[in-house]
Amino acid sequence: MAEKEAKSIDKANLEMIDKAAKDGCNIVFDRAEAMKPCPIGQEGSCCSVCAMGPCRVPLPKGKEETPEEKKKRRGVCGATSETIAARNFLRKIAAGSAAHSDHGRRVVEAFLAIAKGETKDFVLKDEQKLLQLALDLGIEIGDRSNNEIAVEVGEILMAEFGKQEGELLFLKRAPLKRQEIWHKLGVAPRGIDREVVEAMHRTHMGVDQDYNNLLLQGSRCALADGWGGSMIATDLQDIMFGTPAPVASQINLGVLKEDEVNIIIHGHEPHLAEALAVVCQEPEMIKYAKSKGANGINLAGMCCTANEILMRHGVPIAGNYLQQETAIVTGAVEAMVVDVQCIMQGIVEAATCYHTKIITTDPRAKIQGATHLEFDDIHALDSARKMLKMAIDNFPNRKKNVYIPKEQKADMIAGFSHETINYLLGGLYRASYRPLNDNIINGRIRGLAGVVGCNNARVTHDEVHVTLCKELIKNDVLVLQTGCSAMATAKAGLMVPEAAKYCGDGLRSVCETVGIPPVLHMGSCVDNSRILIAATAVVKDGGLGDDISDLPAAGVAPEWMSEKALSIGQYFVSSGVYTIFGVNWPTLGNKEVTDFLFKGMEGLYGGMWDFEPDPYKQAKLVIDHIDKKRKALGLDKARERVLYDMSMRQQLD
Ligand code: SF4
Ligand code: MSK
Repeated sequence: MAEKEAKSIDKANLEMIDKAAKDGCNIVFDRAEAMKPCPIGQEGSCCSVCAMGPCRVPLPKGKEETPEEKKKRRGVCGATSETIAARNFLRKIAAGSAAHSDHGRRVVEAFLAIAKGETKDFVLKDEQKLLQLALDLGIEIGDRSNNEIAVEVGEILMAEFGKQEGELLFLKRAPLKRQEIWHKLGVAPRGIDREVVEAMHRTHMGVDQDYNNLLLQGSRCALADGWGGSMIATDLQDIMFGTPAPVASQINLGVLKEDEVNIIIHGHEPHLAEALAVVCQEPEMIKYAKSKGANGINLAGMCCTANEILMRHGVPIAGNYLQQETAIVTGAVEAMVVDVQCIMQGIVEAATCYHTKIITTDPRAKIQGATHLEFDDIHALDSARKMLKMAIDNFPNRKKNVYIPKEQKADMIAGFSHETINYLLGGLYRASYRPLNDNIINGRIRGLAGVVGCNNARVTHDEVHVTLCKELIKNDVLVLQTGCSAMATAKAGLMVPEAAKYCGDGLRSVCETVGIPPVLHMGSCVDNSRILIAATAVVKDGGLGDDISDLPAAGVAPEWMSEKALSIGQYFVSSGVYTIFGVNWPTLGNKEVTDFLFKGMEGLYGGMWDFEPDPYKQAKLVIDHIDKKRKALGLDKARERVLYDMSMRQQLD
């Protein structure tokens, strides 16, 4: 990775990597070079859950292990490498599930504050989705006000976190066959918090020491994320801030402006971003920016918060995960406002080379050396104004070393929520997934792939995402995306309708008819729950089997890095999806655990994990899996539908 081109395929990022070196600014790419990953930890063979360790039980390299050697591969307490690998894996899932679900909980708190009228800064925007959700939850609508209904919705969903018995309410949204599988295996999650706590308990020293049992809890805990915390977050965010609909915008560091105050919002939870999007347009704030010598205020997003305000407001995106420091390196960012998750501590150090202020806003996520200004849900706009004012005041402090790669930005269309896809395909009065199912059945669309997840400094930034997605659409696979992966392909120009030219004939004809890009942006990390709902809608529309595992579909996280990605992967697999991860795989130190995840899970859940870092091989695996499912559905000889004309009908008569 020493050569510059091996660090990123993104020209903007490459320019900024050069600039960082010139400015003497140490960034993630430098640190990745200096710090090699620990091979024992990477394969899941290091246990540090008690003070008799850390115990290292690496898989011997270069020779087959004898049963006797295997027997001796244990920690001080006698824990086998199976237990250690499974325990490590489960702890990562628990952390990922906790992160998404704590996000979900904060969303419910903000939702209740709006519903109860405790804040006047926001209203509930999507009435239709609120009423639909109330009906799903069995809440009486009658002539009650929206706010009254919303309070009951919020209270029911808040109780999902601490529920001690029974199962999560949203599990009922899954296909019936899927629910039966969960019940049979005993993995239907109870309360979200309970599953995370239980995962931590089971992985404590001396508790659950059967890898099969540990991995069952992995499914339970991950399902509590996908069909619980994340799904709650997505639904309520849509009701509060609006369900995304197609919106045009731009992406990459070129969206920053030389003559305006640049403020970047980075993290995950959308409330603060929503408030900033409002105050950045206030005439008094713009006037104040002008009084400091700027021509205006430019709000841009980073990571998943960016996806949230892009999907709802078309706010441009400065970049994905591996651009958080390089955005600062432009020297043109007055403030980077952060909340939770995926925020590198390195941004504070990078900011010292320039004038950028790093503002932390959440009591759960402070960073030494940053300025902490707590965001207040109830007085959201005032809070946001304080942060914006701090950014504006910083504009005159810009140093001389400002350079924005202005040419480096791409057009994109985002906003493909489940509701939008339904509407675009079927129309307002007959909204349905029928045309999608028909096109899968007739073979114009070979299948579906959810391509999601992060960037990872151990592989060339964006390369795996973009290469994989190009291969998939060339082979008529419609791609659904979230997270930083969506940003990678947007930067590469795949999220505009014109990208249909990269597709195979079948997918191209569908995209051109409907006017959609072949790669659909469905939102942030928590919005992977939209993919679950979309997959369920395809099942329910009929003709493609009776469970998610029957669909010609697969999931890939080509450049994953976070524990949240593992939780997402585990709930995809436990929901019946064949799921491939790139970069590296955290249980390779133990064959039994890896075999269970890669093969054994298929027999139980219909979905299984796989690991493949090469994007061309990933594409082949996806396509082979799709073709296998098409064959099982009897669709391997799908033909174009023949439209009968009058003379053909007469012949039939
Ligand atoms: Fe070692 Fe066992 Fe302690 Fe883990 S729990 S650190 S394997 S002694
Ligand atoms: S932000 S979890 S780097 S997708 Fe959701 Fe991107 Fe991965 Fe964070």
